[in-house]
Amino acid sequence: MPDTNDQTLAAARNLLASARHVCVMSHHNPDGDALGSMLGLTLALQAAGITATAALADDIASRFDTLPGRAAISASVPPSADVLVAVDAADFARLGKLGAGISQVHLNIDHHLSNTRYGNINLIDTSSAATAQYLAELLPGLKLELTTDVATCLLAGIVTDTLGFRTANTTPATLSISQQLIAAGAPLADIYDRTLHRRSLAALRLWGDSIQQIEQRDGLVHTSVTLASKATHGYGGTGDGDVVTLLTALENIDVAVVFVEHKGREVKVSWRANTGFNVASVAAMFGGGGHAAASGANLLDTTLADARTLVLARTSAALREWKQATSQQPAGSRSS
Ligand SMILES: [Mn+2]
Repeated sequence: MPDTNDQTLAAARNLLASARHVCVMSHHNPDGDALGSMLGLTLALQAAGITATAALADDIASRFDTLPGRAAISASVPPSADVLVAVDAADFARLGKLGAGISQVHLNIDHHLSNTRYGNINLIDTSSAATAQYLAELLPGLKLELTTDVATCLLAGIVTDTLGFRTANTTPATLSISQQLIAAGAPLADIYDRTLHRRSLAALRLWGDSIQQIEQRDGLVHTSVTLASKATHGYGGTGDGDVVTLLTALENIDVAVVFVEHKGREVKVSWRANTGFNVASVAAMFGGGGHAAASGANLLDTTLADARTLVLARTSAALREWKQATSQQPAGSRSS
């Protein structure tokens, strides 16, 4: 539930209204919700006559190139910024390089269950499917206007975080606020096509390699995206090319895991749960985090083979425990 009482909301509203220069940041390795929320809030502040800059030090995937405000993203926190806002970042470390240069976050707006409430003011709604959904709902209370550009950014956040309104946390509230964003001019079909559907030839070929290497046992499916495959196909993306979403299409599985090999002995792992197994707790074993149904972790100073062995062993063990725990309850009494 949101911890959005009137007092907290008023404090956030006053903070933003009295700012000289607001800097809006999000998490490193940004996804659509990070970017959509960051740009949506920045543009809403600007529309209200408040000086605001979106700041993010990371590469941004080309599928987000047409988001309003994308071209104006700063790679650093402007020196004149006196109010720092973080959106969609569950903890301070998620701010990445930008976090290293700042001493505090004045306002923390997020929907992650694992949010550590590191801001001076914290607006957290774990019932929201996306930070962008929560932000859209917050706008009237923050006395900010829903322009077409703001609506476009926020709808992009919702569409991407819900994989096109098909994650289990998509609620009537998600659809209701999305309807308002579309009514404000956000182009749903275009956003869906650009952010979720369209792929490069290199990405499709990467899928081909990864699909070839799929392995499955005991409700767990996994594959890898290797450096060699990325080089062969000229794939320049930083993520898994959404291979993990492909894996979740497999029938009769509880969890999908993708290993992405990076230069410098780094392996990024993504988990997706299909049937209620909590993958955030598995990711936490490796210093990562996320949501119950979708989480990730970065393993440093390891090889792809070692990372796979370790992660698969722990994931399988946790999955077995979960299956035992849930099957011990009498049928019909299982609570979600
Ligand atoms: Mn999010």
